Amino acid sequence: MRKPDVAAFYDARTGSVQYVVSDPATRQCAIIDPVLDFDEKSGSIATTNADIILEHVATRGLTVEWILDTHPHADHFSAARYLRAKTGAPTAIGEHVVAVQRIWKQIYNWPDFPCDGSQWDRLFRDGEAFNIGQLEARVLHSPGHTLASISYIVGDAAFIHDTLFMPDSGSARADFPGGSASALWTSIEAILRLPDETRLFTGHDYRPGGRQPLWESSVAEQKAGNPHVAGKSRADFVALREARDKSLPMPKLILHALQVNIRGGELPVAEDNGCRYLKIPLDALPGAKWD
Ligand SMILES: N[C@@H](CCC(=O)N[C@@H](CS)C(=O)NCC(=O)O)C(=O)O
Ligand SMILES: [Fe+2]
Repeated sequence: MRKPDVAAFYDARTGSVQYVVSDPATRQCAIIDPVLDFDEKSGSIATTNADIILEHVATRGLTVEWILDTHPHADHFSAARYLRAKTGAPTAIGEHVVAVQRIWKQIYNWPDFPCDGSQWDRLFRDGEAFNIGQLEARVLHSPGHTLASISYIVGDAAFIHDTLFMPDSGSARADFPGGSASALWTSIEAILRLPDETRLFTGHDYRPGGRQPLWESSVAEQKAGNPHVAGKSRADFVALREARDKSLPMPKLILHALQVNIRGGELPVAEDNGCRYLKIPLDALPGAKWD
């Protein structure tokens, strides 16, 4: 099996991990889950993370073939549109993003919003294959954290985003609109059926105990050492996931981020004064825990 090169870029502000996965033979690559920086206190946008990725691509002589998101993120803006403008590479996400669009269209009260996924260049089906250079990439629908979540399997590497975190960090939450702990368990079971030595690259690391950020594990390590899966049944997992989710406040940027991310990372159109505005619904997430 061909081994892709994987470079990870950790965004300490959001605990997100962005990836460049490349084919050593052709130097073609895909960017996965790039972050567009946003400071909610000042309302300012920056492209620091995305520019670091572009710098990496340029210094390694890589060509960007794909800009991929694993799901519509709730904690940061996607830099997919910015990177598409910079590289000309197509953007893609899972086809079920249309169901996430339908949920959030109601929440933002956007009657004219097209829930058809036309905001991306390509929508991937479960099991669909595509190429990164001469490497074959395969899509695994991995719902639970969101309805639309997908994992990308590239050679011996799997980009599993917000399913399992590092073994000491358990799993992603499943309580966003459209989330399901039971669906997440099914998705985790499918990931754990990959070969034991599969390199698993997670979407977030929240550095428990203040340790250094980590993002790579293996199927064997997850099976042996992740307390959310080792020795657990579906019922155990659903019970522990739902109990933990009740204790978690919403991500601080969820209402900011979804309106950008269901548009494929496109920022709102500027008004006649040249300023872009976000729309924040009040009391749209009933029962959310407060900090
Ligand atoms: N404190 C973070 C939390 C972000 C968050 O909820 N992250 C999701 C992934 S998008 C998650 O699964 N978190 C699990 C956890 O915090 O235990 C924020 O406000 O952005
Ligand atoms: Fe997420």
